[in-house]
Amino acid sequence: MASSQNPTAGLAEKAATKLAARKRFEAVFPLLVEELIEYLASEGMPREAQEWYRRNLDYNTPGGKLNRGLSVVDTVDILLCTEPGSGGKRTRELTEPEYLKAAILGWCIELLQAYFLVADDMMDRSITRRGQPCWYKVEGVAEIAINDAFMLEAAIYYLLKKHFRSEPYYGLLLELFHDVTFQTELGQLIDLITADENHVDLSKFSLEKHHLIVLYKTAFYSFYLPVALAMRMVGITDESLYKQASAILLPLGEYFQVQDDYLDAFGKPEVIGKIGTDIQDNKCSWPVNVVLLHANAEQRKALDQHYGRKNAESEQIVKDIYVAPNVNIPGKFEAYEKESYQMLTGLIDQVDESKGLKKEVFTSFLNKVYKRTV
Ligand code: DMA
Ligand code: MG
Ligand code: MG
Ligand code: MG
Repeated sequence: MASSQNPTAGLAEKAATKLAARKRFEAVFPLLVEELIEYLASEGMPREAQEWYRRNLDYNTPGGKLNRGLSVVDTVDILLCTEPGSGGKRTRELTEPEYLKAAILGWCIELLQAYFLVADDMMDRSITRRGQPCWYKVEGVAEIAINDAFMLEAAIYYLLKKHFRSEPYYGLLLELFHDVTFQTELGQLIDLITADENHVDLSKFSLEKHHLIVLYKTAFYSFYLPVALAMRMVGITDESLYKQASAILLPLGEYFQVQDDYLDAFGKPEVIGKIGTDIQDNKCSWPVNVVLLHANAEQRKALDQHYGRKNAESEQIVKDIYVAPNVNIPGKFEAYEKESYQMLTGLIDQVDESKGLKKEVFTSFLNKVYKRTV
């Protein structure tokens, strides 16, 4: 039956297609692990080292939402296989080599993400990630996780060299990875030094500061990078199109990190796969910045006393203020989501498809994250 006549069948079909796309992407990862392990073997690394690296790669790289990696594949697909201005009408399928290249770039972003997360969890003193203990919390790992994080990053450049060295855009891929890595590290730096755990001073927080932190720590690598890599791969050279893409993708990334901050306080650990630490870690997160704009004198005093303190009672007091009727963070978040969606769809509407970009690149990314609960 045509899906247009039966919306429910249409939804089921779409879900099945999405699942198949995820499975196809996931099937590429073990091939890359084999290449990396083979390299260690060729360097004469002992079996224990090979097994350690394999476990590091397997434990930390797959198992997330894969939004970033899948977005590279989706963007390459949209750019190469749909007709401009047609609202997504397909003209062909990706060839196997095209698919594989896009998927490898996708996995390189997932490796970058894995590298950042292993380090982030140590710095944030987190307990769980993707429903399992953080890597540094795993028996026998501890500080070795620092070197393991470096080795996840190193995998990116090994794979890029192996698969892209003869491409004319190889240098541009390297530049992109290097640039966004530096940007993300700057973001992590300001995230961490704004969250001084020994001196809680809420007057140092502001939504402007929050904007800068999330732009750098999240938006560049999570949203601009996947699309920019895909654009390089399909041969887009017009620099103004990269600017145009970032004008949509960076606000989208900011919206995504606001969701992450909201879920840190309000998401269920069973659902989000991690236990929130932002309140105890004194983070300059979205909810605390909004609460500071609305708290009365008594609430403000309690926040000064209890925010950023390493105990569950203080954390609960802060969470109670988040839901106080005059503050109502959940209501304000809902309004923020709606506003962001409207703002982003407005920006997407302005994309001029005759120049080589396609709206669908951005709507497909927006739809991956809008109203997410994970
Ligand atoms: C995430 O910040 C940023 C990077 C670069 C990993 P975060 O600490 O809020 O992430 P999470 O909530 O996943 O620990
Ligand atoms: Mg963290
Ligand atoms: Mg962090
Ligand atoms: Mg977070």
